[in-house]
Amino acid sequence: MTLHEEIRELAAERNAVILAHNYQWSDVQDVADFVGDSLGLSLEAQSTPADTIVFCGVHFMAESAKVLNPTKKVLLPNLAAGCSLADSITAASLTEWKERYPDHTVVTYVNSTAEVKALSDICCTSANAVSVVRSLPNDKILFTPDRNLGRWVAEQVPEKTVVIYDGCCPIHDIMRGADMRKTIEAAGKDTIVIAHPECRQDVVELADEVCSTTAMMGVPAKYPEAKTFIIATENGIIHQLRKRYPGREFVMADGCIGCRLHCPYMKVTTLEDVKNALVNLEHEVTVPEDDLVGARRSLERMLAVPRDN
Ligand code: CIZ
Repeated sequence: MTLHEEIRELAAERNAVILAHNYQWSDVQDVADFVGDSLGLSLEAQSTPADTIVFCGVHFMAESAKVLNPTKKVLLPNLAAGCSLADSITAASLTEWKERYPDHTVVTYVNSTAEVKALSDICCTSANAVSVVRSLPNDKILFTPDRNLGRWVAEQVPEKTVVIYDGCCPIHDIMRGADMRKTIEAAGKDTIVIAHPECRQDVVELADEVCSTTAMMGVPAKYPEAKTFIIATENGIIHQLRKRYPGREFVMADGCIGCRLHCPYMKVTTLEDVKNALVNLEHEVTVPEDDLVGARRSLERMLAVPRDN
């Protein structure tokens, strides 16, 4: 029996659902019941009839699944799956920013701990950030923690004043417009550039489409004439794009597949870890009650707003 088959058998025995983020290794994506972005996976987590959720993503995502499903057992197969962006904001630093901007509504990207979510008014993901900010009655917004997503949202919603916290995802922030221009030149004509809104402005300005990973999956269908798509986000997404569009060509933005656009946290989880998680029912994610209640309020407010694209 292959490792993939063993995992599927164990998942059935345990009545477990396996959720995998678009940035996971290809073999982990392939063993999952659902692959998607954090918003899509949160919705799956919320409606699953399974007893156990094996979350192949990073810690804050598994925490969100627990927050939305407190009665389920949520397992993170590898405890080293952290997130630099989530680490860039703490409860103490958010409290300090809130004191500086007391009349602002706090919008926090889901790439944050449950403790930080609990101190926020509402959450957002890259798939609904613009709609979330637009939906708020207050014109003064404190956007945390991703400065690039915050800047992009502020551009889309110019009627609001958006104060932006200074965090970033190093994988997205490392890309530069100058490198992107070279990749575009090398790709030649009929090339479409798709960038994630966590990218810097000089990269986003060169993109034909700026969107979440789930929305990226629909872009090639929108451009039937395009030969090549340059993708500016973590390289795990290429697997789903190639599966859905086998005849099209996908190139990583910096021309360096498996290298610079490779998140070490997203890629720490292996198939072996997934198997061990199911065999030993490890590692269970827990969230303190106060954080759970507060984070659920912020996440549920977000879930009531439709996604942007
Ligand atoms: O929201 C997510 O899942 C992230 C981190 C990226 C994306 O757009 O899928």
